[in-house]
Amino acid sequence: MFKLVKNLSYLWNKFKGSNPQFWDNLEEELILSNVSVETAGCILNETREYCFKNNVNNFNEIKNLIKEKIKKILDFGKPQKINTAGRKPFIILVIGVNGVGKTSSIAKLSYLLQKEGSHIMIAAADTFRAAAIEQIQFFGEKLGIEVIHHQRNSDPGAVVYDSIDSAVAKNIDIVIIDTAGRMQTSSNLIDELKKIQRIINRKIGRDPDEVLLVIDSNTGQNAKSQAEIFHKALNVTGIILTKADSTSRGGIVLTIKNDLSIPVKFITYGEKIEDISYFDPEKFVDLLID
Ligand SMILES: Nc1nc2c(ncn2[C@@H]2O[C@H](COP(=O)(O)OP(=O)(O)O)[C@@H](O)[C@H]2O)c(=O)[nH]1
Ligand SMILES: [Mg+2]
Repeated sequence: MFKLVKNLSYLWNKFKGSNPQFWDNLEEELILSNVSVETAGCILNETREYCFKNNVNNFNEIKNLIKEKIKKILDFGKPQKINTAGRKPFIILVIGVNGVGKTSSIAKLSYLLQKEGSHIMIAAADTFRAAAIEQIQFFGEKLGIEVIHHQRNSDPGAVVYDSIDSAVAKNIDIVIIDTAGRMQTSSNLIDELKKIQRIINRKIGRDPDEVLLVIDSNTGQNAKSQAEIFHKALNVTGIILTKADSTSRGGIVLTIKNDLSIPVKFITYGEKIEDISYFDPEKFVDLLID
């Protein structure tokens, strides 16, 4: 699981107290953990100044100051549940590059929302990748959830169109849309996703209720530019952070929240269908720095 700074107490002891080298090394650690330079500055600058001014020499005090700063960046609060009130069907568009975990996250999210009592439908709008339709159908069968699909290489927009019609007819609460991660070029992919968004808007008179961008927590600083591109085109409302069970250090969460103001809403941590939770900033910060 995540660990932003491998060994904070080791660093502290090595450089003894408020030594500038402690802060330089800490900054380096943050950047190695995929925290952007801007965000690392945001976490450390004020804290460093405060510690110098007040001659803070207690390890726990310094640790808590850093944690507080990180909590502030994450808008410290209770995990936010998705509020579907008054929007039926509630539309969740799931996007992201190839292999990050879109399709498996959709299975997990369906499981979670179904457990909360919602009636779910899945739209298999990744018509591009080989076996993508079969993959989501497999999960749908397992969960007893209907998967609307067309043939491979068919128009993803048409799948979305049919799904919404079917969801309305069947009084479905939430439609979750799987999408492709790779087209011939990334501008093709964005155009395709924008077209899906327009179709949703035309069908329900509003944009998708959630646009969830899936980010693999092993992706380095590059995850920020991925998020920027998708956000600019599609107005991302939240992140699903996947593969938290890996050795990733989790700093990308802070970067995306601080630099782009996109909150992480869900986190997945394994290959089983129940390996998903609402993102809890409090727990996350405790994991990051202990
Ligand atoms: N260990 C682990 N593997 C995951 C997690 N989420 C997805 N995967 C794996 O990542 C691979 C790609 O997932 P997939 O959903 O097909 O990605 P997509 O191309 O974005 O739809 C699959 O082998 C998944 O089992 C996770 O939270 N933990
Ligand atoms: Mg997929």
